[in-house]
Amino acid sequence: MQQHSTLGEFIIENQKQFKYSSGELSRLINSIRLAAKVVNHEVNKAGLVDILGKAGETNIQGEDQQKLDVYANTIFMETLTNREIVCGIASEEEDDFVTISGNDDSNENKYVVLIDPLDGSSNVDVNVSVGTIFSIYRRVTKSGTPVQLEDFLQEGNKQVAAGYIVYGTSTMLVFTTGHGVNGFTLNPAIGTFYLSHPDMMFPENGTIYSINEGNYVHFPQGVKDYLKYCQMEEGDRPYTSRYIGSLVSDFHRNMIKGGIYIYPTSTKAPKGKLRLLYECNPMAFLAEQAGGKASDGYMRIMDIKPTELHQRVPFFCGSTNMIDVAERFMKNYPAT
Ligand code: AHM
Ligand code: MG
Repeated sequence: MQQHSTLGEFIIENQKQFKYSSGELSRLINSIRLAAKVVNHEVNKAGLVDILGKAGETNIQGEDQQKLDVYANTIFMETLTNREIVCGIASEEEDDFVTISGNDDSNENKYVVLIDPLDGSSNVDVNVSVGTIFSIYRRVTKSGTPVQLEDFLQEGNKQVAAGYIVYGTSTMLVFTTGHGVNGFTLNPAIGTFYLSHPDMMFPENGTIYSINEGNYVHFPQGVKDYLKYCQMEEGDRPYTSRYIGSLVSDFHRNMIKGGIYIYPTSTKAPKGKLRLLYECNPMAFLAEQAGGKASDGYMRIMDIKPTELHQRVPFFCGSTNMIDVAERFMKNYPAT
């Protein structure tokens, strides 16, 4: 039987990937692994919420039951803060970034983390997979001083690492440090992540498109035209429509099977819905590392210069040839 590495072994065996750090990046990934296990345990109990106590109620230990997204945020923030591995964290759940100062108020740590602790959390109530998305940068301001907004407003192409955890039929941690994409599956019986999906790659072509088509009438004309193309009978078309409404799960499926995910602008959401820093950049980094592509319909996601923490952008991500075709349709209608 083939022996699979554990995530811990993988980190040790691939120290070159973690070259920027004196072990800092390894420790950071290890902390994310730990928080993921804690959150996974809670997400898996979600169906028992009526039995164990609802959000807002007090459970038997006298602790307040929290909504899962708030819970996940607390776990990731605390795990990263307590270990003093990073100098700052920005979370989709928080208005502003958090500065982490060490015991003596000086923090020599190099990295900042941006995180969406529980993306797609509206799916929890109906037992559909949700995910955590994270993005890691080196700070740009002087080490040892409090982090600044500019440490977080970096272009996606400056990411040092990014990844997601999908709490699905099995729980997986998928990440890149810029040396390809590797996926690790949690064995819940012993709480260990094993390398189950080495060198994940987007097929160049795919036959799945993922978009909330209910918003069709509100979409830009380029997207409408592309959707008509997807549905046309020709060659390998019509494509299959698959939309979970949980970015991590839709991305994960498309990376394995080949497909395109689109969350465009619309008259209802003129800037799109997804957040550049917490959702699009990390997914774009993973996509490119897996041989796929990510754009806003016109330009590379990772080249967008962020201007605010919670900035939204339209998002086209997936198999390279599919993104190329979608971009050709978009070009017929220049961005306004
Ligand atoms: P969230 O960060 O509030 O959870 O929103 C992000 C989610 C994505 O996971 C998903 O792809 C998208 O929103 C679904 O939005 P919609 O319901 O508008 O299709
Ligand atoms: Mg989100």
